[in-house]
Amino acid sequence: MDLFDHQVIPLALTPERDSAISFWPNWLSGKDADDLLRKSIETIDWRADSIRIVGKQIPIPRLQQWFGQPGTSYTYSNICLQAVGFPDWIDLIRHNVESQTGAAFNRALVNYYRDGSDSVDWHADDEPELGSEPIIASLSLGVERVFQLRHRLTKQRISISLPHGSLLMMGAGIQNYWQHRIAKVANLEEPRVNFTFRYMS
Ligand SMILES: O=C(O)CCC(=O)C(=O)O
Repeated sequence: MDLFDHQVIPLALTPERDSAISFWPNWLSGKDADDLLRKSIETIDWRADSIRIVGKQIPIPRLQQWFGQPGTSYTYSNICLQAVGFPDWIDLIRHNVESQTGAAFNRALVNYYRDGSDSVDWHADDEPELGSEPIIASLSLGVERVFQLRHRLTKQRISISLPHGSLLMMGAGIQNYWQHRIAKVANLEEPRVNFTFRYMS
């Protein structure tokens, strides 16, 4: 882990207030990232969820799983995810992410983009149970995809390429003013897995 590789990308929230994205492009070594990618794909009990739009069930374009305190749940876009307890190996990642970022995380939404036709559309991680100004840390494994951010009011956009083994943290206030997405990519066959660590009280 190269601490000097830490980048801070300032992000305006309002004319009076800034926040920042913290980014560690080489957070994991290639070998550690390879092992975690393989283990994630092979051992996570992936869910294929769908959302109801005008009376129709539409599959979301990715697989996912929600880890946290068993017996609790998380709902977004009308999908209710019952928490699966953290296996030791994900708990270790969670702990290392906490040590690196200095923030506390007790939940993880894990996304599996099987190829370039999988994606997540514009949204913010702003459900009330995540608190008023959620801090979100995101570990990327697998093929590089572009993380796009768009300011809700000014429509300013920024794009960050997320390499295999990179860690990105969205600071306080970003979910309130910015949305993000991973867009589809044509002719891309390689998979990507993303862990987004969150905190719920
Ligand atoms: O895959 C990513 O990098 C983003 C995932 C995401 O936006 C989410 O889980 O809310």
